[in-house]
Amino acid sequence: MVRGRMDTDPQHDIDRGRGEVWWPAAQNPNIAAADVGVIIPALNEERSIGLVLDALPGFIERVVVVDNGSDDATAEVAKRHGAIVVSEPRKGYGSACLTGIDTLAEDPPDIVTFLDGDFSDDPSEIDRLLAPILAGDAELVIGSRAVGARQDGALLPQARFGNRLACVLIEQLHGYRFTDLGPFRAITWDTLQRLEMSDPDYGWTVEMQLKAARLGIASVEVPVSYTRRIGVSKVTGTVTGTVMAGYKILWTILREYWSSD
Ligand SMILES: Nc1nc2c(ncn2[C@@H]2O[C@H](COP(=O)(O)OP(=O)(O)O)[C@@H](O)[C@H]2O)c(=O)[nH]1
Ligand SMILES: [Mg+2]
Repeated sequence: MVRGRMDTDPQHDIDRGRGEVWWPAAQNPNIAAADVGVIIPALNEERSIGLVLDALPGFIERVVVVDNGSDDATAEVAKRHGAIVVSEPRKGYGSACLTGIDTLAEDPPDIVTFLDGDFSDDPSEIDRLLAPILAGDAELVIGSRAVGARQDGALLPQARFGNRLACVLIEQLHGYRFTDLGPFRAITWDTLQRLEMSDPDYGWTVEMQLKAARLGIASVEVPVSYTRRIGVSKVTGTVTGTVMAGYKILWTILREYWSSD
């Protein structure tokens, strides 16, 4: 069982490429030398974005905050806290991520990490995401909030249910085992190019995992913690966001299955 791995040798006997959980080793000496670019889609996150940026470890040199027309001070705060801020007029989480990738493409890093701007994830845990890649065990690492420590109320019931359903379908239809579609994730630059990501909105995270399954990309999960967000939710905390995201995610999983026959 996945959870039993806590007690075992952290890097032993991993079923690589099938979405197995990778329990981090205590130390990874390569981490500070890693060339990592971070992409943060942010919509009206002026209260949290500075905290997110300040909590990233010092070896992360490039952080792109992609603003989708915030009407608060998100862009100013992000700049003040050292981020490269780009603005993307096309609405949607996926569009923002694509613009972040275009921005990094001018001088591609070895690894890209995606992170939300609401301070639900703990940016200091980025080393957990990077470790399996630096150890050569994975090309895609998903931070799983299902396996990690969650504060009560951090992941709303509808998000928990939707994630679980999506993960069951991915395992049944596509043969890859994930426990979450969490936003905090790392991927090598070269693998990201191979995935040819295109989803402009809520299907972004699942698209990445489905394409990784189709292409046989070595993927693992690591436990990440998750706390209640600062500020107002735009997705799972709203009825429209939940319905749209649920519909889009399930449709993306089924479409990918039917088109692979
Ligand atoms: N750029 C951009 N970011 C978005 C959009 N919608 C949500 N976000 C960001 O995506 C992240 C996840 O959204 P959030 O409201 O926290 O959704 P929740 O986690 O389901 O409550 C946060 O960093 C938001 O600021 C969007 O349309 N464009
Ligand atoms: Mg959130």
